[in-house]
Amino acid sequence: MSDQPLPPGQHVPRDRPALHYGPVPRFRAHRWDLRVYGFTESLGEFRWTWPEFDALPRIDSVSDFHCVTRFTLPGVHWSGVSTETLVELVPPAPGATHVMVWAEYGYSANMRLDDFLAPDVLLATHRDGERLAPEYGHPVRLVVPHLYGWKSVKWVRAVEYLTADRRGFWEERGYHNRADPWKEQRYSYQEEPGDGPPPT
Ligand SMILES: Nc1nc2c(c(=O)[nH]1)N[C@H]1C(S)=C(S)[C@@H](COP(=O)(O)O)O[C@H]1N2
Ligand SMILES: [Mo]
Repeated sequence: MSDQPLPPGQHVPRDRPALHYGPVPRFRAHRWDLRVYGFTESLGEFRWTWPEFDALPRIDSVSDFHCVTRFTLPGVHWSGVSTETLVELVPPAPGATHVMVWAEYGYSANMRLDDFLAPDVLLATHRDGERLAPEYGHPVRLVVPHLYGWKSVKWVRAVEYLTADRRGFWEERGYHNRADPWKEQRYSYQEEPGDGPPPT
């Protein structure tokens, strides 16, 4: 347990299964890649194979994980590649303001570039010292501890740099565009001007 305060409306469950929409994808190392595209500085696309990605410098971070369905997992220990490292290796063009993070099967989540680059945000390959289990996002998942859990995209395959905000999978389906758990930004009807593009 960590002794951090919980965001409003959250509780710590005794235990909890993995949570996601749709099936768990099968990882095939030789077919896997991670792409960065969109408004990169070069306007070109960048691509890592699995051995290349797995050799990047890593960080460790411990954070609480808040799901909009009201459970919080305290003190999760992640390790992986910080989003700062990714953005250093593939700089965005000056006009880039947001990112869309894409997963297998077309799942996606959008966020501001400053949220993507916040401290403790990483592309995790390990949890509690071990490789991620398939259902927890193997080989790579995003972890964005300061936003609700649906932004922590499992099975990441691409990061798209955007010059304007665009809603992702749950953001198009009634969930809040920004998703700050400390402000209980759960649903799109709570959005205020400036929180993002209107719900579609
Ligand atoms: N690709 C993908 N990533 C996803 C989801 C999903 O459905 N697909 N669900 C999100 C939601 S709602 C939560 S709460 C967390 C759950 O992560 P966990 O299974 O590691 O606890 O994954 C997030 N990442
Ligand atoms: Mo969630």
